[in-house]
Amino acid sequence: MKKSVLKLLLEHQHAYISGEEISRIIGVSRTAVWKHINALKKEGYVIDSVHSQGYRLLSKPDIITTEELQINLLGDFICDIHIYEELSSTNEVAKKFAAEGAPEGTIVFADKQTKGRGRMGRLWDSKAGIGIWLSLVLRPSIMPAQAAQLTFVSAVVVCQAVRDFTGLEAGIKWPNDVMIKGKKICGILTELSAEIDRINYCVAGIGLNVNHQLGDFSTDIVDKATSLMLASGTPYRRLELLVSILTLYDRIYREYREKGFSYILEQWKKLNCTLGHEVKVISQEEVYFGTAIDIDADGQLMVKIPEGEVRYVIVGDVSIRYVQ
Ligand code: BTX
Repeated sequence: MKKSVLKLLLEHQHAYISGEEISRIIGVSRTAVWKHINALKKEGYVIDSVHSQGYRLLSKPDIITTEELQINLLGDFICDIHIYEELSSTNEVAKKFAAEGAPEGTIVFADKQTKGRGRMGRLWDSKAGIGIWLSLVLRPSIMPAQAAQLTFVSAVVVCQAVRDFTGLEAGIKWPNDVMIKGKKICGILTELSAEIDRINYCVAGIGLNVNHQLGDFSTDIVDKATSLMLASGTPYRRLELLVSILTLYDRIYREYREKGFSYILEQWKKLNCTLGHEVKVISQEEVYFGTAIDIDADGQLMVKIPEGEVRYVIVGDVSIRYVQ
């Protein structure tokens, strides 16, 4: 019911709508309308009420609510929405839902994460109210060995959505970091549960820094991290950005299923900021330098070392650094 009241207010943002009209359209009493208006005000919606004219929405808070997401999302890809003020990790909770049978297109969003997870046991800094901390349940018909392809899917989606939404020149650093001017704006963590020959489910975790100021980053990452607001000088509403990301996820994931991984690699190459750069490859066994020349059909990074040999870097426990 609150969603219906909000929907009407959103549709009538330029004029007042009377309590009587709202109660008639959605079929509840005027007292119920008044209660829902008050609940929305408590969530941070600024609603003007004028005697004899009714209600008018003046501004919306930068919060993500199920109601507004449902109003703004088209299509049926996102089928189940779980939004929390605080979680340890959205990936943890999404994996729990997936293990209990949650369908593809289930999303978990948290305003704040207390133990946001990065790759290889690292932490992802996820302060309250300034980022998109999101996990999406996927159930692709691919072999477990191909699961890394989903990391490329997520990177392409976020990079393209950031470009479209902000006009900023975001690029992908192989395989999964979205960067702006050499600084990390987004990290992606794909986790899966699988048998030998089939995937039970995957969780695509996306952490995107939106409205951070410099002081929001801890000292160990302040030099290598940035946010959309720091990069452009403008704050962004997270709801609209989240809607753009989810809408694009629907389209690009569909293309991936229809056309295969080669389609994603094509998009990835258009958006990457890695190929052509001198890189330092760091694995558990060795560290070496070379030039990132291409990625192969499996998404492995091809690095040409000074002696001329081309080495293939597999997505996994490997980091690359740009060499200035
Ligand atoms: P990663 O291992 O590639 O990156 C983690 C590293 O990035 C950290 O060790 C730190 O140096 C740096 N870092 C930490 N926080 C930030 C930040 N906010 N901005 C820029 N750099 C940072 C990348 O792992 C995968 C991150 C996925 C995060 C999402 S959030 C939603 C979902 N839930 C969850 O627990 N994880 C994912």
